[in-house]
Amino acid sequence: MRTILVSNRLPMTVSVDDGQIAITPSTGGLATGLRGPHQKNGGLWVGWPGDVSNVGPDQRESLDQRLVEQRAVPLHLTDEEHERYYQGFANGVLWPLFHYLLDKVALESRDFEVYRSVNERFADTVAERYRAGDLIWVHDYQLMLLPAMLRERLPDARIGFFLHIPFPSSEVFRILPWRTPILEGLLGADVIGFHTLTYMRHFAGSLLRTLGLESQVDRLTYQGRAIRLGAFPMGVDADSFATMADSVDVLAATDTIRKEANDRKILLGVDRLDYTKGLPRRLLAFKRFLERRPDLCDKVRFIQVAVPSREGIGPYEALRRQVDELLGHINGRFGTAAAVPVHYLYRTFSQTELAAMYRAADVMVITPLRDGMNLVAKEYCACRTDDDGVLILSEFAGASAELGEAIRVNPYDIDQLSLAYEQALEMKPAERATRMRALRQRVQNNSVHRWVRCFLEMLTETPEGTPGTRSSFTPKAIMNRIIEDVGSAAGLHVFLDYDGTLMPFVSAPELAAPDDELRALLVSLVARPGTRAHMVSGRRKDDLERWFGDLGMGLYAEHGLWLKPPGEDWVSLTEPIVSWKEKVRTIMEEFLDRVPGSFIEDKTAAVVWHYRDAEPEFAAHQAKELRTDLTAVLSNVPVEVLQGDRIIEVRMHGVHKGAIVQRILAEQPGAVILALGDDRTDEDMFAALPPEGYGIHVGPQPSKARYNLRDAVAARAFLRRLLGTGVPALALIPTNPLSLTSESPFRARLSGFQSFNC
Ligand code: ADQ
Repeated sequence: MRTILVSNRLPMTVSVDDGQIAITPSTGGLATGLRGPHQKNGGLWVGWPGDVSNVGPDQRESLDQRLVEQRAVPLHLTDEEHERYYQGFANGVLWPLFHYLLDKVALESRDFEVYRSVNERFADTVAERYRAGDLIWVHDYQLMLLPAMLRERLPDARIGFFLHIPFPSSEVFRILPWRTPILEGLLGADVIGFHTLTYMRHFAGSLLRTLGLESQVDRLTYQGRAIRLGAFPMGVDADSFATMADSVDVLAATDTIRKEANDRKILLGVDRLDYTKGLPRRLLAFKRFLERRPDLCDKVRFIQVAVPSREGIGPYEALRRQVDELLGHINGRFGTAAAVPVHYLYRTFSQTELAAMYRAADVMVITPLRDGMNLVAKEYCACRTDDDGVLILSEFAGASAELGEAIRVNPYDIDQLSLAYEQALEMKPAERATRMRALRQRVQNNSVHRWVRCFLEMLTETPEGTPGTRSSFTPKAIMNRIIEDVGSAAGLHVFLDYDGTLMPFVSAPELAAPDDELRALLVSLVARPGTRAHMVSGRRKDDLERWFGDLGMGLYAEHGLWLKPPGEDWVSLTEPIVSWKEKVRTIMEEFLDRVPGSFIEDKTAAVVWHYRDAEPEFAAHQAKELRTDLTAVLSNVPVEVLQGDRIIEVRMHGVHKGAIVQRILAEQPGAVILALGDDRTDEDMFAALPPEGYGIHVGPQPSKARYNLRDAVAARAFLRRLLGTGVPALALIPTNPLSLTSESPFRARLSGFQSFNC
């Protein structure tokens, strides 16, 4: 199976030396980890090759050719695209917001459109290369719209997405003006991966708050597709770091670093120079440590390595100046003619040079304000095959969830951090060894190779497209065939649920009165020769009577407790047993007080708690509790506790929509039945259908129905097509049923079908 990897940058750097193009593979964690899937079965990697403006126009083609030979598909960005998609939107808006640094978010951004158009370009490039059966794995915050764009182009493809940075709490995420397209973009994927369970929960919370979409821990259904969410903590290539750290060259370089430190204990920081990494507070904490322990001033050395990053951009320039000032201040105040306490190295180092520093450091200081994972922490542990060294780690780095034996600190608490330096420097060798052994073991077990394997395994498990289950909704051609089949049937019964099936949900049940168009549609359906229409709802009979009593349909209220054949009175199909209602109401009233915005609806043989308008996360949680309480209290009572769409309903046992279907079939064996419904209570109806019946589920959730339509709009369009001849002119349809007189043409038409016996 071939994998197409997609990331903003290709895992290689292009340079030109003396007119000669050189392509150097990256050594970063991601490139190393993904080398396997990239090289296996002719895998491809799509991405930006970096700024190649120094490659002459005559050499461009040969550059692209050479990249293609390495199975890299270059997507060149114009200066404007780079400036606005990458710097402007990805790094100027998404990066600070996802790291909770709201003051760094660009005040005003007009770059989203360019972000969208570059994502489109990626989608076109991937779609051109895609072959049936490929896995597509998209990486990171620069490409969050890409999964949905790919889904549009390749409905049956298996698409994975991994976010390398944190996913913030929904309280922060919802600040983003483009929150809806970003979430919808991600939902194009089959598997959405995060470094930690916390980020995954935050994402699920944002889906609920922003799109009203509920997920069940690690899965959800969206537009008829099952989507998996997963926590996949990324690791490093621990074995190769360990081997490198034990090599003669690295051990020699380690020795040199130690000798240069002249018996001073070494604290080490290694970061990209980014405002998320917490450098200024780390240095301030070191200053406080030196102030408190002047006796140690000449006994410690802080080596801070900073890789230049995103140079020339406002907040990064400001950070560079701030760090320079702090360094000057600390070294000026605590330095001597012989030595300065902080050694600052502002450049890139090779992996072996880094390994030597890791090996030499008594204390590794990693204090990001937020960090998706932080691989440096893991590289440090992997290199410490000598089971020595102490790791100080921010609790706001994703790695902190795994590396419990580190000294975990709040990077904002400068006092605590300065005490952590002291604790680390004074830790006894036995404790250092115990902690480091455990850390290294875990880093080794959770290597980058395992990360790749776990993610791709989950993506591979995703079944390839089967109509109706994952590649969205039942195709129109199949729906047209149903119309042809039922259209010619002699005795057709159409069972229609109302809320959610013919009518989108509204906040209060009484606001969902049918519009003129719907009433017209129902009138035509009733008028259709050989057709009997039944409205089968969970609503009270007064609602159905008010809205549909004049249309000549069979009406079933409260899921079939009440029946009204056209032109007749309501009758109850079962004797309502309601002795339990008081008990249920008392319990629900407790939840009514707890959850503002919720309310209780009383029916003859059912009580319903609605929470559509309540705070979604809290209400969903309370709904679970209510269900548990009700189920426990009502265990010996003949009722059912049902979870509907933002409702909990307790209803009398044995009354369900399936019984209505059975009743019709008993009366008229061989009747052709078409049933449309959207929620849990309609599943009983679908389950009762004979094999030759037609069940159509409205909405994206999984269902027993064989066919599915997107929403109420699609359901109405389907019924209109069934009618074929269109609907009567609206002018004929009275909006207020009470205005009907027995002489009206409308009533005259109805009388014709009252001979139908529902
Ligand atoms: P980064 O923010 O770049 O990555 P990190 O995970 O620490 O952060 O990776 C940095 C990498 O750069 C490490 O592999 C390190 O060895 C290397 N590096 C650091 N200093 C260097 C130097 N001076 N010279 C050369 N190399 C140096 C993003 C997210 C992280 C997430 C990773 C992976 O921000 O949270 O862990 O992706 O998903």
